[in-house]
Amino acid sequence: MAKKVTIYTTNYCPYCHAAKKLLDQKGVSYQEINVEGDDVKRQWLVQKTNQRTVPQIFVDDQPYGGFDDISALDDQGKLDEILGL
Ligand SMILES: N[C@@H](CCC(=O)N[C@@H](CS)C(=O)NCC(=O)O)C(=O)O
Repeated sequence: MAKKVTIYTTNYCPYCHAAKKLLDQKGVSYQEINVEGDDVKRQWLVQKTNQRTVPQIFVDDQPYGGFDDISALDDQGKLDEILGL
């Protein structure tokens, strides 16, 4: 079964573009949630991830961090399995 991938982004965010590009290159479908100006959702994100930056990537509701984090997982050969590829 396909995994549910969600990426939280803001409007001007080079790291968000980089993360989406990585997921696009892998052919992964994802839901993008733009939290620009949404203080409630941003606060929720900080609580869930303990990080204040975007993007934040979730797979099946589990947080995996930002672009650097998923890129490191990819370099370690772990990302595809996490994504269910
Ligand atoms: N190491 C992080 C860096 C992310 C980052 O610096 N994101 C910027 C936007 S591209 C950010 O969230 N800046 C603080 C803010 O917008 O409040 C990653 O790879 O995701």
